[in-house]
Amino acid sequence: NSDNDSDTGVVIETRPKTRKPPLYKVLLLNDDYTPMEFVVLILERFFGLTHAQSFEIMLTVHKKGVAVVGVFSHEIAETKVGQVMDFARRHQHPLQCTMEKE
Ligand code: TYC
Repeated sequence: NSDNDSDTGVVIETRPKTRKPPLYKVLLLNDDYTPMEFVVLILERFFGLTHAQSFEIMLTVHKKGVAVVGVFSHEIAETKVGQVMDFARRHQHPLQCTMEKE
């Protein structure tokens, strides 16, 4: 923004020299083996979604192959992906979770 030139002819740069941090979509991928209830549990536990919201997203992934579960800062998105991948591996399910810049 350029302001304050109405009286003095002097332009003062008022744009703050900061950037909004990039946001990252966390994506859940479909597979043929992970139980539906397990996916719902993950969405409730790690993304704070209600049972109904979780069931809806799980079904979207099941039908379409992929869905956005949430949008976060890089650090939060990395943490969520790690939590999901750890939990799935500990239960020996092939569930995949990734992130991508918005
Ligand atoms: N397709 C799986 C099944 O039929 C369910 C599933 C949904 C798996 C979402 C992964 O991200 C997923 N049991």
